[in-house]
Amino acid sequence: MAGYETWLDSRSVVDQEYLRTLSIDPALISTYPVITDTIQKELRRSFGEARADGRYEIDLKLNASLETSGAYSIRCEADRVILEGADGSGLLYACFALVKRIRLGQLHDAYDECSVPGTALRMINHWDNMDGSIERGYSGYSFFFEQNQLVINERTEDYCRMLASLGINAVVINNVNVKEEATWLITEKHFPALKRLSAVFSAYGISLFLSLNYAAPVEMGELDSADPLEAAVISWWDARFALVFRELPDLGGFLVKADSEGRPGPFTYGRDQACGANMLGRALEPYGATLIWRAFVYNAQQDWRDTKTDRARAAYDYFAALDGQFLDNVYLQIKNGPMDFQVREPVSPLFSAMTKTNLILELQIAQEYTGQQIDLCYLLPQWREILDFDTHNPAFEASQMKAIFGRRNERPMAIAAVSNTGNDMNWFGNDLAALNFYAYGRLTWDSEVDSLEVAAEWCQLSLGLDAQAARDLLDLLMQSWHVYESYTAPLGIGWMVTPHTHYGPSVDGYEYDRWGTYHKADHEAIGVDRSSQGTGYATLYPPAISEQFDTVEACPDEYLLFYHRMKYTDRLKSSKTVIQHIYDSHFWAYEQAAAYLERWAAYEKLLAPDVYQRVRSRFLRQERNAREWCDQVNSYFWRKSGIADEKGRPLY
Ligand code: GCV
Repeated sequence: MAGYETWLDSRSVVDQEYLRTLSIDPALISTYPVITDTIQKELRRSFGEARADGRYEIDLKLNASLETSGAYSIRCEADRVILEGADGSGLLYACFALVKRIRLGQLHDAYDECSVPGTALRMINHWDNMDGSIERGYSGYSFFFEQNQLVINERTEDYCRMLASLGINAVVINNVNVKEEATWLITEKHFPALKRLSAVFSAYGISLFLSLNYAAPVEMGELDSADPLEAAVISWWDARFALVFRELPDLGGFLVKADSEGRPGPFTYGRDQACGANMLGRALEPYGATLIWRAFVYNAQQDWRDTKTDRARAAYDYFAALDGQFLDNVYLQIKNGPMDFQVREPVSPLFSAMTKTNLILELQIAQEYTGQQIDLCYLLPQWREILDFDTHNPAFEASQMKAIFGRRNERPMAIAAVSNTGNDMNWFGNDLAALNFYAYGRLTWDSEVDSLEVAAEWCQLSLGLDAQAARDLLDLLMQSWHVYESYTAPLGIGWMVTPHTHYGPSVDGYEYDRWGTYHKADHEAIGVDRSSQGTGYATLYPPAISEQFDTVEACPDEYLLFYHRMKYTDRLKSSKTVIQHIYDSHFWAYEQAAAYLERWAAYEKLLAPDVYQRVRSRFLRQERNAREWCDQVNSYFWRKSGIADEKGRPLY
């Protein structure tokens, strides 16, 4: 089936380009025997067995002067290709890169490339449950779990290939909401399977991580407390990790969601977040393992009548004062925005505030709030804006997100993202959603990658469309985030989405609920005042940033309703009124989405029929979804405001 091989479809290489000789540095074989096997397998896959009439002579060498783990170089002297790597992973990445360069037609006689990953830890988080379901999964069921057991099969290895081809080197396999059987992943019954999985991962230079239940000692029935300062709790974790690492010495560490959305945590015992994280971090120190603690902590029990509490402040209020208290093997994992993966959010102020803490930027590839792999939404343009943001964090000479998370700094910094994969044959449900996974991998390696370049490269590798053939598709992809944003929640307000499922419109769906997600629209105005006159959220940033958002005059339109409460008749920078902007953007975006289907039809003859049809069926659904969004949002605000559309388009 077309789609399964994703961007790794290397048949074209096998067809044309054989290998003449392969010579392997003996030091590579002795230091990285398992990865060397993988490398050989991979080269064979693309170039076939070496043969006398083959073209390429490939030399694989370790080169310590490349220094950074994963770094590699490719050098061509006519048909002799010299691949060098800092280590086994570096050489594996070099092989994937070589095949990619050939397939993109970029390899030439004097080709010379040296590539160094921007961050040491390049991570994927799965929200897979052990019963096989996936929280916020839109492409089938889990390929890691089924009926409370681990699944390890050919697909596991194929997935590792995908990851390694992008340089991803760490994977959390289970959901951060650790419940039921998943709590027991740290016990003997799952060790044999985890051991096998870890071995498959290691062969591709990938570290296995697990999500951990903070209250495991209690939920496993062994203690009646999980208080991080209690001696019995501390020794329980010490003993548990001793067992875990005896069986799984390569385990990278654990990810913890605590005190959030009903998950247990240190707050239950009156302790702060650093206290909880460090208790686990300390217990992991002897094994050189890492503890990743999520900053997504908020009380999901807000009374909607309470106007003082602002969920956007929560992570900052809980964590900023703890900067400097976290142990060296602890990372704080922060979602890109202060709320929760909305189509547009400001960059979290914690990235400006944490000067002495190891940080992980958490992105979401799964399109929970961005169309659920039904609606087209190419996410690299969104991530670009996040990475291009200047945090003004005083600890960094270069303080843009792309520098903090893309150039090696004194502190280890990393990037993680929630996966959009599943056991659908094409991994991503919508074949075009594969681009987001690919783009994420490219971004973790190089935080400056260009959205159009990545999309063009992916179209060629995955769909076999060169830049000319892909032109209109690239145009669709490049505008898709803007279109999606424009027919959903306007001007940075977010959240007008169907509760729980998070697909489709429901303007008041989260308005009178406990999640802290309010737009507060009445007949005159809409938005939350988060300026210094309101909840003060805007003041949590260094002055150079807060000045850009604190006043209506300075605030860019796309964030206006996130920061300010505006009358419908107020004018935007674009000189339109707020209400007219709402009407215009929704009508415009619906028209764009409705035209996708016809534009896609031009690709029917160029693509495998199943790929074409799968995407087509999603564009059909997207058109209906966009129509609902457009008509519901516009009619809602017309009814609230009583102000007609200047252009007299239908409102209901
Ligand atoms: C895994 C949002 C999602 C939840 C998710 C949570 C998180 O609230 O809707 O499904 O839970 O974020 O990131 O922990």
